[in-house]
Amino acid sequence: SRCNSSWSDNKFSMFIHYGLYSQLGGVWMGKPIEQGYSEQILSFGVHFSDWYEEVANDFRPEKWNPDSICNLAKDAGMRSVVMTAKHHDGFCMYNTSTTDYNVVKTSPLHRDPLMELSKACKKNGLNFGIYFSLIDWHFPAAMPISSHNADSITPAHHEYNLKQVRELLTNYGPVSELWFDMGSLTPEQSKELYHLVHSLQPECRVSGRLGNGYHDFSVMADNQLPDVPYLYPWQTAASIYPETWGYRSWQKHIPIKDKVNEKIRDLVKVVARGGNYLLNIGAKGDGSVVQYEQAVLRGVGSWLAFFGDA
Ligand code: JFZ
Repeated sequence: SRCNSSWSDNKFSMFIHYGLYSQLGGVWMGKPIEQGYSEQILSFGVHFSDWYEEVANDFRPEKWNPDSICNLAKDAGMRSVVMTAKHHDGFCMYNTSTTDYNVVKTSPLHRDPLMELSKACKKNGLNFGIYFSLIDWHFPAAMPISSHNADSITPAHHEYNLKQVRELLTNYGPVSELWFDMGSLTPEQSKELYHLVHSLQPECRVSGRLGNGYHDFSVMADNQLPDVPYLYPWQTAASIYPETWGYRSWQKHIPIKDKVNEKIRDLVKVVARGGNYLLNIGAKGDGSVVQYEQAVLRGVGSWLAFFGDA
């Protein structure tokens, strides 16, 4: 085993989208919301932050089991796990002093899913990474829900992000990668966040989506590969289904063996070209992992295991 090796040794990693949207599973007021990804149901189906906020009262990560998630990752042949600490909905899946809109405060269980996962990763010899959305559809001083990924960041919102990133890199042990996602930052904002990460954790790798050239690895468009050999560190993030990253209760499934073959092909292409393949699961609201997704990951893992301990 390769305990706490560097980011470039990960090769194959698990992405987890887990948040309030997982509780809705792509359904609002009894209606499947077909537009957009299910983790963005606030903007496509719910529309109002104060309605969405109420979901927090029912959110109970009672089947969140980071040890079994780590075992699933290891069975798949993965060497790291990256989880959503905060998605565009602004709900924090970790203990933060910056807002009460966080799982430890609102949920009757008062658990910190991110903390539990970081400890389980350490115990299981897996690298641990954090996804952090730069845009926030809940923070009052941020831009309103509008153009999704292209919103710019107000000065107050930027300060808020800086504080949260500081917490994440101070309280959650070694972080192998900080997966910043979306927003149109000024070069100064990107630079400040980039240097904050490295001042707190020099080994932590920063994703390309921080913008303005401040990154340690490039992120290809979803499910895409570079068409020329790439000398700079890079990653392909992939979802099991193209339609969503967050849990969608009414998702249709193609036969498992076909999906396993598709993911093995992509994994081999990415790793053969020197990239990191970050394959996503969308946890359910209670924190459990969809059976189909478990089967797909284990299917890829048994193919890898056929060649011995990868
Ligand atoms: C972003 C998020 O908006 C989305 O909800 C999910 O978390 C995903 C992993 O990241 O969506 C993107 C961002 C960039 C591209 C595609 C989806 N892209 O460059 O192809």
